[in-house]
Amino acid sequence: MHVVYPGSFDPFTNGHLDVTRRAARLFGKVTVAVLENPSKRGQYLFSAEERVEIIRESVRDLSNVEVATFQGLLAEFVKAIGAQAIVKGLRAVSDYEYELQMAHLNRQLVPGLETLFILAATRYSFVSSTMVKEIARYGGDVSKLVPPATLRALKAKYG
Ligand code: COD
Repeated sequence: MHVVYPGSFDPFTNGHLDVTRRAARLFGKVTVAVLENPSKRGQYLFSAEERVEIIRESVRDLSNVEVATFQGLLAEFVKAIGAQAIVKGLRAVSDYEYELQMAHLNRQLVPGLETLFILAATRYSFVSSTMVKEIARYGGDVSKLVPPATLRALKAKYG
């Protein structure tokens, strides 16, 4: 089965990498889909190209994982590339409410489109891109929270 793991990935964390690895073990093909939202360009720390580059480097050892960008509706993108399901990571109940709404709406947009959830690993369940950026901005150590490619990119941004 071909699945899509979508997100902002601004930036890609060890939590994202863990979900990608586990999805790659379960499914034949995984497309990590990076949201490129032109109207929110200024709100991202990393450009879509930078995020794709970081993810490609982080998943280099996973032969059935590819990385792509998408704009507009996720459900349309999944349909266009011929994938069968969306994979999401769940950290806490707070994620669940938002994800539940999106899963229902995506299935309404493309009937039959399933959303499958992978529970965050305990050790990464507290990791978020937002917190990683905040810690890095103030010079804190995020080396245990992100893959080496993200760490290098954060150091280049913040010095
Ligand atoms: N451990 C496990 N999973 C995690 C972790 C962690 N530490 N951190 C994040 N995750 C999961 C998230 O729950 C999410 O499933 C995924 O990883 C990506 O996370 P983020 O934060 O990078 O990405 P989001 O949540 O901002 O991505 C939102 C989408 C881009 C998927 C969404 O906005 C979208 O589909 N947009 C396109 C427009 C659209 O179709 N909208 C929906 C209409 S119904």
